[in-house]
Amino acid sequence: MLASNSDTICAIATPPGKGGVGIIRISGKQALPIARRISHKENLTPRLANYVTLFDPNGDAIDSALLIYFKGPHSFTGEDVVELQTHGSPVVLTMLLRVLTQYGARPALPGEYSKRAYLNDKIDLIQAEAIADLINASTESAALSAQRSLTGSFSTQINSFLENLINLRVFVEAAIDFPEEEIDFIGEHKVINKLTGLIADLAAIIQTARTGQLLQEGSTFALVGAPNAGKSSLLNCLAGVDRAIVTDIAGTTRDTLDTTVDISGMPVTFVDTAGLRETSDIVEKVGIERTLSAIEHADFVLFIVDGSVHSGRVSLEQLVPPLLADTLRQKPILGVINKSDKITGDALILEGIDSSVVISAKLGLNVDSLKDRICELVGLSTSYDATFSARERHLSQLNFALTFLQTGFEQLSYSGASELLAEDLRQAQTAMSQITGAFTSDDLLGEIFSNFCIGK
Ligand SMILES: Nc1nc2c(ncn2[C@@H]2O[C@H](COP(=O)(O)OP(=O)(O)OP(=O)(O)O)[C@@H](O)[C@H]2O)c(=O)[nH]1
Ligand SMILES: [Mg+2]
Repeated sequence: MLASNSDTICAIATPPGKGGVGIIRISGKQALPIARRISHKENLTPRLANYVTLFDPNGDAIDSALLIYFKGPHSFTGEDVVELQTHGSPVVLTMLLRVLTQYGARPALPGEYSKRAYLNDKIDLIQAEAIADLINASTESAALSAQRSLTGSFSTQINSFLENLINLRVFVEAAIDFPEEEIDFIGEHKVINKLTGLIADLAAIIQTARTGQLLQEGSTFALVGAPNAGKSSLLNCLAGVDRAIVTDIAGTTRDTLDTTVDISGMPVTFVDTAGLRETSDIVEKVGIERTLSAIEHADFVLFIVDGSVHSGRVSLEQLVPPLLADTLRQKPILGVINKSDKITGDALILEGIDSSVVISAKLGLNVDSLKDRICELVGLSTSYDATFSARERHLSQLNFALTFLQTGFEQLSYSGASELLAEDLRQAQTAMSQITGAFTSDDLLGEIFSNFCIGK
């Protein structure tokens, strides 16, 4: 694989602001000469914490520091890396960075260390992405799943799947190219069985990856309903603090307000909105426009109804203006029948909404069931100990690959078209290889010649 840019990069690795320690990293060919120059120390033993003083070009001391030299390729980027651990003063760090650039390093671009690690084959694309996911994780489960991706759980699954896929390709391509060798597998159902196994394996990977993506990226629910239904009360109940204003005046909430809650390890953002009703009040009208926009941007809707004033079968149109009901139906909806503590009449059935849960937002009754339903609706599996973090990019490649395998299966079982199957398998391999970034078109050729004794 191509080596990364040959220039030497430097950056502050610790967050902005004051801290006990501040870390600067330097990576590239000039890392060691620059480290010698700034520390006035020639002999820097790799992987040893060297206690040094760092100097500016005039010979004035800037700070004392621990200097650790990682000799490439045994470093994060695969290049020579030097880490300077100084006092965590933003002024000191900025001065040092300036001196490093005077000595020939340039400020690193975002993600450039990980990019170099990838280009130098230290990590694959999944692992590079997992580093960012680990840093950005907003729940413990998200952090643990990113850690599993970083240590290779996801890559291992993709690679072992690819190995099986390539084995099948070798078989199919050989049967096409060398018919005289009588590799008549199609009649033996061998290929069909292998293909069915691959499809099942891929479906399982997709399921795990989907959970991983949910843990990482979370999902957004708009809290929607008529004024006074209890939307803001529910937001406060879920958040565990009084974020939104609650009063018994219909039309209290005007602007949208959101909060993110950890639900079974998944970050879920709830957006409180203005109650939907016909109104002539200008401020409330703007609020309702914002509600519509919140619905459009949300993944799901929690439709909240005051169960103490409605009973029997009720349609969305009876609860909110009909035009707004149409907008609502564009999203998957979970019904929330609120104020269970005040319900005396018949049970309320929300027409056209598949699933509802009865709660009291004010008293916090049955809110755990609501959370379970939220997980169900989102598709978060209840056990995800072995989940790795995944992204939309991975899921779309996995789904492409699945579609190719399914099409190939149909080509073969309905029309015996092994040439078409071969092409679908090739496309599936390309899609999968793009996940780890490992695709090279020479892969397959190498496999064919190493697995088959053509001259026989
Ligand atoms: N008894 C009872 N009252 C509730 C419950 N949930 C909310 N309320 C009351 O219902 C009234 C309206 O609650 P809000 O949470 O402000 O309702 P909303 O849907 O946000 O209303 P708007 O912002 O006007 O659209 C308040 O007086 C709440 O205390 C509940 O579970 N039980
Ligand atoms: Mg409100």
